[in-house]
Amino acid sequence: MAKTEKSKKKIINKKAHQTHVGIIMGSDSDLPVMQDAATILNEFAIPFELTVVSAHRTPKRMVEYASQAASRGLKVIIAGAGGAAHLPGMIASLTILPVIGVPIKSSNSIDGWDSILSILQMPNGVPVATVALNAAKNAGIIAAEIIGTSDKTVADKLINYKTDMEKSVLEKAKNLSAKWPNNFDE
Ligand code: AIR
Repeated sequence: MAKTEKSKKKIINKKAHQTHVGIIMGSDSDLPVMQDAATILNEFAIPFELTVVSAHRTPKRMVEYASQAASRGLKVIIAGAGGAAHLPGMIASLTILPVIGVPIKSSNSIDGWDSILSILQMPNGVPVATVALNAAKNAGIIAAEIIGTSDKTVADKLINYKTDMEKSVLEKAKNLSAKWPNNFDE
């Protein structure tokens, strides 16, 4: 294969594997929670990467990750951490990409509130879009919604997702009404 053809193919392949979402977490012990974000992004066929970045144990890696994220082509970062959960806020301070924070009820968390407040209570000017405790799935959905504003394929997948969700709840209501009638549905 000619050299130019080869490099052309390389560029196309690189584009095909362009990562849009970075999922990062303070420890691999966060993975059981954070993998929900990966699962839903897979459902929407959104390319993502997933790795460990700790604000306290690997501060240099954190600065590098955040600083390079936009130029590497990421569009959104989902960051999860537990306890003194400074990762999402510090990442947000270092990039203009939207950062979605996932508070995790980790082994070092007292009751989850420490993680929630560490991520939620950001100073003006440095927002972190914080989801509920352990709600990595919702973080993935918000990331998809952000991508969906400029990607019709993803937007259509989100519309289908919502339609399916509505259908399944209406089905449940119908099943309930067989035993528990209500005036509203009659
Ligand atoms: N953590 C790691 N570096 C900074 C923080 N806040 C968090 C991880 C994990 C918790 O500490 O995000 O939720 C416990 O980590 P480990 O590795 O001890 O299990």
